Amino acid sequence: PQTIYLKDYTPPAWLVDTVDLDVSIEADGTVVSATQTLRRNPAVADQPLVLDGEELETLAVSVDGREHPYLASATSLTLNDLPASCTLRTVVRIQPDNNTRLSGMYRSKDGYFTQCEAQGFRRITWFMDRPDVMSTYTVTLHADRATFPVLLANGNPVASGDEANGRHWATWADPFRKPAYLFALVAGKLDVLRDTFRTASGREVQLAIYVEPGKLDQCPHAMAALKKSMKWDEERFGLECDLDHYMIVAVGDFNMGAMENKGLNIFNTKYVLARPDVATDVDFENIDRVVAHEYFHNWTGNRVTCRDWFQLSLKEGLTVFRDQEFGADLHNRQTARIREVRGLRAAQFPEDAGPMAHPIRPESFVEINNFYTATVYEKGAEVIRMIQTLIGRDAFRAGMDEYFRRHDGQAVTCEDFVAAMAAASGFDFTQFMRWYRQPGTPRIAADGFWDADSASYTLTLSQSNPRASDDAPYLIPVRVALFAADGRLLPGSERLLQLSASSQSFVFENVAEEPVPSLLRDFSAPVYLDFDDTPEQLTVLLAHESDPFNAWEAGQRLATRLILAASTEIAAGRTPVWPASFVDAARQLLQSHAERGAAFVAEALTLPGETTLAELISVVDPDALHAARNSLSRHLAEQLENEFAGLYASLTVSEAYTPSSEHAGRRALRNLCLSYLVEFDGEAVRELAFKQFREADNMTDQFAALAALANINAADCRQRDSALAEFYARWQDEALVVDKWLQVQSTSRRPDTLATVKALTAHPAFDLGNPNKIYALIRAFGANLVRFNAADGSGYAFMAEQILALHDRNPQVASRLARCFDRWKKFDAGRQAHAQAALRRVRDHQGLSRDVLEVVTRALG
Ligand code: HT7
Ligand code: ZN
Repeated sequence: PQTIYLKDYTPPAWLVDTVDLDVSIEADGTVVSATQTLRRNPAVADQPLVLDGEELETLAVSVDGREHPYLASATSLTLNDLPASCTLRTVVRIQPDNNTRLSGMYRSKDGYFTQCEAQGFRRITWFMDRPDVMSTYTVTLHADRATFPVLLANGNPVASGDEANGRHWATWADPFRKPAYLFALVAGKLDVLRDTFRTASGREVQLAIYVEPGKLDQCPHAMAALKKSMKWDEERFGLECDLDHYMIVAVGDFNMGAMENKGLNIFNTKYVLARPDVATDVDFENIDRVVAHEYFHNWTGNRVTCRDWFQLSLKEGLTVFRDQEFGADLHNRQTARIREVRGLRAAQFPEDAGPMAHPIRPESFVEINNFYTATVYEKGAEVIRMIQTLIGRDAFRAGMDEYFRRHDGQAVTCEDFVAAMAAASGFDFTQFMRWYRQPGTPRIAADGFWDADSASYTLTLSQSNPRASDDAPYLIPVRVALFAADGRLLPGSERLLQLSASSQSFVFENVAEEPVPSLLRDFSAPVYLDFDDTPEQLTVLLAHESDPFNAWEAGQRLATRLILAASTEIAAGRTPVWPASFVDAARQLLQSHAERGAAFVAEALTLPGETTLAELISVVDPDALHAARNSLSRHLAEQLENEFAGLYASLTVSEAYTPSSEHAGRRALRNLCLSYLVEFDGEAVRELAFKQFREADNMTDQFAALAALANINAADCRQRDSALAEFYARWQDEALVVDKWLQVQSTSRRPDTLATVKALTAHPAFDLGNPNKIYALIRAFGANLVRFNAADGSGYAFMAEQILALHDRNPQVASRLARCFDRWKKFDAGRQAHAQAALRRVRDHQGLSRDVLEVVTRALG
């Protein structure tokens, strides 16, 4: 397959001012008539008109009302000898009922839906399907009235009416120019929740959330999230909603989380539907974040869009940063940051060290859908955060204002964004641009020296990035502070250092005692930090650091060292010994929950994940690592049994359920206590978990109890079997809850997990046509480090089979499964041989989809 390069970008030869679509949904397919008004781009030399298309049956082509010769291939339509401006009409038939890729127009249970990012519009009609072609759209839909009573498209409703044979039609007009990837339509039988929002300038926006019939009682949280997002964007960035109608439609079959189509967002049901008995605290919070994310795209992505797909992080990194800030303001800033970094380390750091590593602005791709990655999104957000850290919040806001002043209505590049920030702040970002151009996670090595005579502390920071193409240094913001051994913050020691050289020393004066340095506070840059801090220093920070992120980080560093050392011991056949100081620190944390907040304490007592830990080891022994982490959990459970049991009893939330951060924090800590208590398996704790499972009045507590039971290793556990069976029996008609049931089994640490997962692929609840089911059962299994990477290669063989079963049907989702192999080279020779064989089997499959081929080729390369 062809590789596309950023360096080859050229502007479009033709511009499309208006697009008129007539879409008729019929029994033998959908007929799409498209009328485009075209003119040559005056900035580009004359070229034929070349339109993109995929799986289109061409019925007619005319120019200015007359037939015009054209050259059609499977993926392009070329017209020569066109006047400088003209009207092109094409008529095609498409088959949305057979569209299993969920890109373009497709059928789902309750109707027809579209997904056009990145290149789905070409599956609907012939078009220059690239984000720098921006047009004004008018859309008329026709369909059977009884089956598809709701007809929606972007923008405002213009007119509607009945037709012969029980059919009806509706016309929508979107007043804003937009790229084709923001086009959407929906035709279905759906219920609607309506509301309104009055903007700061007094305009009333009509809000609507459309869902599967019968699910209206699961919509109010998403509606509230939408209104909060609208208000927040006005207050924080001065950005008002520009639309008269803002609609969200939820669909159960969707490849990703949600899509920001102008005025007509289409969402995975997972990020809309919530009710306390079916959604967890985490689900409620994710809905807030995703609803906000898509709404924020209306400015960062839609009003100002990307020139080309290499600039994806321009909209995604910035919009993730905005949704993170919203989430932090709405919930709990401290734990939000901790979770962001936990996620970054679990997904983006491994990606940046593996075969799919790429800069946040990639320089080439084979299939753009493979680049909707943790790097483009999450590392992209970290890069935006660093810009704000370097210039300050006020200058960042001024930079955003300048960005919109310069580029509203345009399709632009990452450089354009940074130039606006530079203009507003006067800051020189030349060196900083390296963050956009290099893959890999930089490392900072830190070394401190306290000189008693001069009462000064010299901190030397050196940077490196073995994945970068050269040795040039990054500009890295490093927040630091110094603490006394008794935990006092040393006055005047809080600084933002700008590390710009390969190695640089920073001197702190008036430091009268040997300090405890706290580096990279609030995770001021997405880097690895190598610093030989002592356990005593880390214990001081865990107890006293006023930056909650770095307090948490100190605990993670302590636990990481212990687990990694224990993993080596276990691999060598020895039993690990755990220091009493760690247990004491954990005890103090538990005792401080009232002052420090239950949510924080829950985060601090959650041990680093196996995937994150594996990145720190050169040759990973997944069994030893798993055993080491479990052993530390069990040790804490044994040593702190009374504390865990006491807190479990006292932290009950007696008020009616709300997903507030305060209640959610209490539930998180209580459920963490339960997970420690079941480490200590026995009839009493099994009964305790089972009682919680049965009596819980909310999904957070019910699911936490189910997860605790599902992890019990013993072959026979009556409570585990009953809980799993009862859970399915009760929730089998709630698709999103069934996903939880699948996932809790595929992520179990039990040795028979692969057998369970295999059996579940034949269960009526599993459906290869539904991405959520695949993610819950198959991809989640791929993230189960110890079971997926089984020494006999059975996990790899299973995954290869699933990829091949899916690649043709849904290449995007199959390709996400293929990413489970990213880190195969980190394991021993035996595992590597099995993984390589599985990857080769996939690669050599005849007719393998381009999406999967790119991933497995890079993995094998
Ligand atoms: N901008 C949206 C991306 C998206 C997407 C991309 C490829 C294939 C399917 C997709 N569904 C949604 C999502 C977002 O970042 O908001
Ligand atoms: Zn996005």
